[in-house]
Amino acid sequence: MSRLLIVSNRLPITLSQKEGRLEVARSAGGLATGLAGPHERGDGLWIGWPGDTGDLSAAKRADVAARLAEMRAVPVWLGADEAKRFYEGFCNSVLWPVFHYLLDQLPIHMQGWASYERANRRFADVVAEHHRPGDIVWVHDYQLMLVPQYLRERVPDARIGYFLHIPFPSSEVFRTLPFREKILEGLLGADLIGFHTPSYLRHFASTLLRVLGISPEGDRVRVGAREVRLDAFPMGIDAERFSTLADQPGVVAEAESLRAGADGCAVILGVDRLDYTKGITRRLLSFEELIKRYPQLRERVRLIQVAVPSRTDVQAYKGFRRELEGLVGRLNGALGTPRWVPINYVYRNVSDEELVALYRAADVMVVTPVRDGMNLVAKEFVAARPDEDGVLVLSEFAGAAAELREALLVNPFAIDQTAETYARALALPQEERRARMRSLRRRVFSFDVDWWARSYLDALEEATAAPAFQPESRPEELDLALGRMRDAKRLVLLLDYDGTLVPYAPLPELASPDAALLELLGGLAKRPGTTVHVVSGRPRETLERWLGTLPIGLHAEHGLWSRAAGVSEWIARGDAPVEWRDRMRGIFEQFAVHTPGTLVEEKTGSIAWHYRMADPEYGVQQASELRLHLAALLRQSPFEVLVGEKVIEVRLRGVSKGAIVRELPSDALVVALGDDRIDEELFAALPESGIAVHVGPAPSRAPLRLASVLEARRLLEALLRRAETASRLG
Ligand code: ADQ
Repeated sequence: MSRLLIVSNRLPITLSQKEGRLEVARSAGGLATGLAGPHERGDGLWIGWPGDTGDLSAAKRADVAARLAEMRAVPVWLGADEAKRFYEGFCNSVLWPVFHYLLDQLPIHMQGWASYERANRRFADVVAEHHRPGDIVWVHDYQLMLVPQYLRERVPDARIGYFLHIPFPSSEVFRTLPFREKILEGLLGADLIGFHTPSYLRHFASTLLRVLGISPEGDRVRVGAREVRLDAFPMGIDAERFSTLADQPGVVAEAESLRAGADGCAVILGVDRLDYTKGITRRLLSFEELIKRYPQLRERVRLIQVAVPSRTDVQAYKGFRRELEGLVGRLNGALGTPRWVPINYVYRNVSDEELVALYRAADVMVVTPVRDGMNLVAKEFVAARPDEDGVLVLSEFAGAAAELREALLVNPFAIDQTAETYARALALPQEERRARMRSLRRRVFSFDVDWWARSYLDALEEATAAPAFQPESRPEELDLALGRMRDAKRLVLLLDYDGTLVPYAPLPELASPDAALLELLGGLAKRPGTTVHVVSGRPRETLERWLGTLPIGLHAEHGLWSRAAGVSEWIARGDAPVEWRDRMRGIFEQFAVHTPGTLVEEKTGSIAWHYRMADPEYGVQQASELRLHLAALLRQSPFEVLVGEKVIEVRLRGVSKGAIVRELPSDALVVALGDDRIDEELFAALPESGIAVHVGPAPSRAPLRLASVLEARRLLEALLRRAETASRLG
């Protein structure tokens, strides 16, 4: 079985100093408990930051590392200042608010990116040091988004999974981040990227398109020669543990005593980390509204709000705490009576038993974040109700709302409506409460944390099981082809230009041939028995200007025009009737007007509509519209539709790069090199004896593949030399 290396910002073990002695204890929390199972089952490691150990001597560190090793945990040491800038500065002050759509919480100057990069580099280095072939690496959360890429650089064939525990925002929000491209590239180092919900996945996919121009196909994205899978895996909890705990006599007694202490009041419960994303302010205001609207509830209902101290050194959290405590005071003063404190606010960590007793004692649980990746508290509440009672009020903006449909769903921004939902929850008949709770429990127990970890790891296993796509043929295969070319009495080379002989330039006019290329083509043309053709989509004038003096065949506009070696005249393979051309132009211009950023290009034998600069999603939509329209229109015409890379072209039927092949001598060995989708036509037209060579990482029907223009030129250069083998090409 493969070893599992879990990588998260914090280790599931907390270090603390007590009377000069270092204590090592297990830490709680969703992620830590969730992954404890997979960590214990395999013989893997857990790699992470052990917490602020500040002034430890080297000897003490070694001692700690040894004690952690017994628990199969590996520390990533970060200096205290560095950790502060990385974690508090960048992760919690920049990434956290942006990913939760709270741009008003952002500092004007987003600082700490360099620390983020350095810390991620540190993590990747430690993982690389411990990595053994065959290991599975599972990286967690927003603190470590660059680790997949950095690790891939160090261990190219590592099997890497990544899971994001917080929401992935809409691209409109994500792109406010100054280092947005780097973050996406960092994530794309993984083989599988997991999210809590399909809607986070959708946002991620559209962000890839809008920020990096990469468009995912279904659940996969091609990144160079690699394939990255995307999927949703809603995280669950250890439902069995919560349910069992809730039935323990001590917990049942504590729940009863809590209810007794409520003096006959119904209990509404909120439990959260003290975080501005959890919607506590609006929750309190909705509670105030409830009491105002239903005065009969005075002295009949109580809100218990438990808040766990969290990120207490981050400025925004300090401010939020002050604001919240002020509000609790104001509301208790305004609503309370000498016999009744409406809001019972608890600011501390509570034990598991206390927590579960609270869940059990509640009539209504209010989980109303303004934005939350999943929210495990909602699921814990359900699991802690073996009595099948209690009502869950859940925000639509928590990931959990995608699954827990039997909860009463609310929009927490609508304070009045939320207050009405509280009232409804308090009055819900027992039969309906039970029906809803039973259904919720089935979900929470079926899709628990074990299911989550297993389904993620199965998907990762599958994503990394197939051997990686090889962007380059093996040297033996290339040698064989090279041998056949050398032995051929007549050799015909059909060479695409852009992307095959020269790399793509930012502007088409800038891709002129360099001296080495001109020399290479000239040399090949002089080689005994060899004929060279350049077969391009470019217009005649350009080919003539760049390559016109060489003794080679030139083919412009994908084979519409041909000029034989040593001849200055071009011959056309067809003629476009004028009335059709005008009609096509009219349609294309219409689309250009209605799709900002697009343009119409007219060549002699074709008209093209380019949408590379359009809004990427709208551009694709309009392109498919245009395609459908044209397909219907052109059925009985001399034209056909050609779909290229961000371009739709209408050209004369029968004109294609492949048409050239039919005019070649039948006894020649024909070798074609190309990189583009349109070159596939050329490959398809080759005689059976022919050799198709694809250049670049994209998929192709060609049996031989070269990684880049550089390799393509090397292959051609090798033809000019005698007995050199492809294994020595590089
Ligand atoms: P969190 O924002 O921490 O997690 P959540 O999923 O609710 O949010 O987990 C909180 C955990 O803290 C729960 O296990 C809960 O029992 C515990 N807890 C809450 N109050 C406590 C208290 N007073 N004392 C002790 N423990 C307490 C992030 C994302 C979430 C996502 C999780 C997991 O923000 O959206 O669900 O990761 O992916």
